[in-house]
Amino acid sequence: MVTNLGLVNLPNQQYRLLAKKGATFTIMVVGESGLGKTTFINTLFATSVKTHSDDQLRHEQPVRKTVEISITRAELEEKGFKLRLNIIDTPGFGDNVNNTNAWEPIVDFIDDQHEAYMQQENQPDRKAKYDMRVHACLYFIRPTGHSLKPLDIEALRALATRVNVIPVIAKADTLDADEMQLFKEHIRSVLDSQNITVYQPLDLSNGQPLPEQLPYSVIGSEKMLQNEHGQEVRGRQYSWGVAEVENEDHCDFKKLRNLLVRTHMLDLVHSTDELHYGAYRSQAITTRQPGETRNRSQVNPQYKEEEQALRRAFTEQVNVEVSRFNKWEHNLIAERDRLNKDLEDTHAAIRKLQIEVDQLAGRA
Ligand SMILES: Nc1nc2c(ncn2[C@@H]2O[C@H](COP(=O)(O)OP(=O)(O)OP(=O)(O)O)[C@@H](O)[C@H]2O)c(=O)[nH]1
Ligand SMILES: [Mg+2]
Repeated sequence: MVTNLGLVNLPNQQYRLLAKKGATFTIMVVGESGLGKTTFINTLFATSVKTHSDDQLRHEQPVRKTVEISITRAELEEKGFKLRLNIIDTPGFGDNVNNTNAWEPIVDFIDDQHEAYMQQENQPDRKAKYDMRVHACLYFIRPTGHSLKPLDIEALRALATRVNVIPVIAKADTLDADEMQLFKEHIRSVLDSQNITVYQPLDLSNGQPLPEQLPYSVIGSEKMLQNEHGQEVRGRQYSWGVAEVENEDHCDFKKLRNLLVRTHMLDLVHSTDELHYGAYRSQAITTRQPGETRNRSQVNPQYKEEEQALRRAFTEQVNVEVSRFNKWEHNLIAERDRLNKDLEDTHAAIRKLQIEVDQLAGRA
């Protein structure tokens, strides 16, 4: 079906393991609206899955806004090695006046996949599992050349604790090489200072971080054009020439594709299973009663924060009421004592009068 994807270059032992199991690999794209996420997916399919069934169809469609989470599936095969590839497209955020928590449906989707997998693990028949856990989440960043938006920082923070996040600079053709270099450095330093841990690809031979650093810059295009050497290339036309998708001098598309479907696919699968799914599972185990199903407020840290804030507000309110009641009770007791004293005085006065009455009556 497809050639030269490099799947057979996976280390032998892992290759056998995956070939036996039949591997599934799931990539998700996330980010602001209009950054080229859908175009990127089409570009990736067009350059990887040459005979994709609805390829033609996709190209003829005008580019539309993605309105719901959608999944495109493909099966890649190379020399008997089969890979099921899922690519999840998500609607971009950033259009609304209030974008607070715009990434929540995406975070819920990721949690839902962990939950579904965990529920299946608890079933006696462990064979045919539906597995849509996200192995790589490509986060698209607007190529402003300046900074990350607060919305991006919050979305990245929520995603990075659940999934392997790979930051991607969209529309690399709109920045020149120097601007791109500075922008990459800036993004790295922001992620660092915000303590956001994105996926760090390692050199698999020595375990050291790869010199080609994140984020990856990408160009997406659904068109084939002629470059200055007369070659047919995928790219975007400019007056100065063609910005080429698969030219490493123009962007990191090839590096990113290599990382995803060749060199780091297994690492992404393993770290999803061990790190992210593992964390979800252990949190579920420690916070739930046996047999209890997922309660989002227990699982989602954001709901947890809201719940804690509510609890705090409630406790404060109760404390205020309790002290008001104590004061009222105190006043009431003081009033009762005063009235009792009055009563005693009145009794004493009555007794005194009674004696006087008796004495007067005796005399009479
Ligand atoms: N210059 C440039 N334009 C791009 C690139 N990729 C996509 N575009 C254009 O950007 C516009 C939006 O692309 P989409 O792929 O629909 O963006 P999206 O991120 O899926 O948007 P939503 O579905 O609304 O979230 C289209 O006009 C694309 O042709 C790129 O690499 N460079
Ligand atoms: Mg889209």
